[in-house]
Amino acid sequence: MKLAARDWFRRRSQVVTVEPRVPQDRFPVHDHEFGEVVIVSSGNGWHLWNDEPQFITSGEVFYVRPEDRHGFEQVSDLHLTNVLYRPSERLLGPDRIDELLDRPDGHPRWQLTDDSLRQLEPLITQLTHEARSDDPHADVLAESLFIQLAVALVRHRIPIDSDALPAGRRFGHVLAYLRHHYTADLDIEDVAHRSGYSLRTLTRTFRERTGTTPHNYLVQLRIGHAKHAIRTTSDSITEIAFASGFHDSNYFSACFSRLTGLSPSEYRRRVQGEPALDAIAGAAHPAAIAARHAARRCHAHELGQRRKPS
Ligand code: RM4
Ligand code: NI
Repeated sequence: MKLAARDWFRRRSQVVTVEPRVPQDRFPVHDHEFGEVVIVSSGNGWHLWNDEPQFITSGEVFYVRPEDRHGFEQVSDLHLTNVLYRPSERLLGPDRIDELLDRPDGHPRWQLTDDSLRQLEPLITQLTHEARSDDPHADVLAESLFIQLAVALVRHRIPIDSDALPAGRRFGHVLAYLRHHYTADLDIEDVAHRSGYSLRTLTRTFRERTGTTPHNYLVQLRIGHAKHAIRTTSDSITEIAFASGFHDSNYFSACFSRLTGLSPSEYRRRVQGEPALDAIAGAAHPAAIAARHAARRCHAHELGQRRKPS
């Protein structure tokens, strides 16, 4: 499916427009005649990006090129702003696009801190306003605001999986840190303390910003890693479980089943030779039913986590 520019832009002279998604619903894999800058403000979900499933949440920024294929799955209160752009003969020429929306090593994804998200808000609001206006100057103004936004993003963004944990409470950094270390043995309480939170405050902030718990976030990242490994390697399921940060391959299988509706080996059988297949939740399929039984274990574990006093 290719989204056509004429369906989303109001006039020929309009080269930037904004589609707030509050929430972003599930959306099938597609490409576009235009590019997109996606800024996630809260909630969570799976972003399928060129066949790669990415668990996304608060403060993430994506640069989606026209040729990229992407979609949203298993979304949960995912709130984002989608800024649509196409090259122009005025400010936003192709060179400027390359310069501002560059993707070193093809890396399309960055993290913003909460402070940066807040600072960018008025700019996004103004851009949204101009994108809807019929004032004769609105199009060129929107173009220039988009350039401001793109420069601000370059200045504010940090790598998606930054290694550093700052001393002060900076939520975006915590997410980036977890993403860098999720395959290792992570102690969430330790991460909380080292970034200036108590476990209780981090958990609360986590819920507010992402709609999930730190524990479940790690499970999602680990399962994402495992899915990729199942698809792209011939390693055994146990090896993959350990390499993805699990200590127990039964627990791994339970979590895997809960999140995908299939056991790891069933998933492997299904995806072999079928690149884009992901997140098969076919409820009536026997494998899905078997998987649901196994999944109770993962779920029960999480409930246990939630009840644990902090
Ligand atoms: C959808 C989703 C897609 C975007 C369209 C315009 O809700 O955000 O990625 O291409 O809107
Ligand atoms: Ni899109």
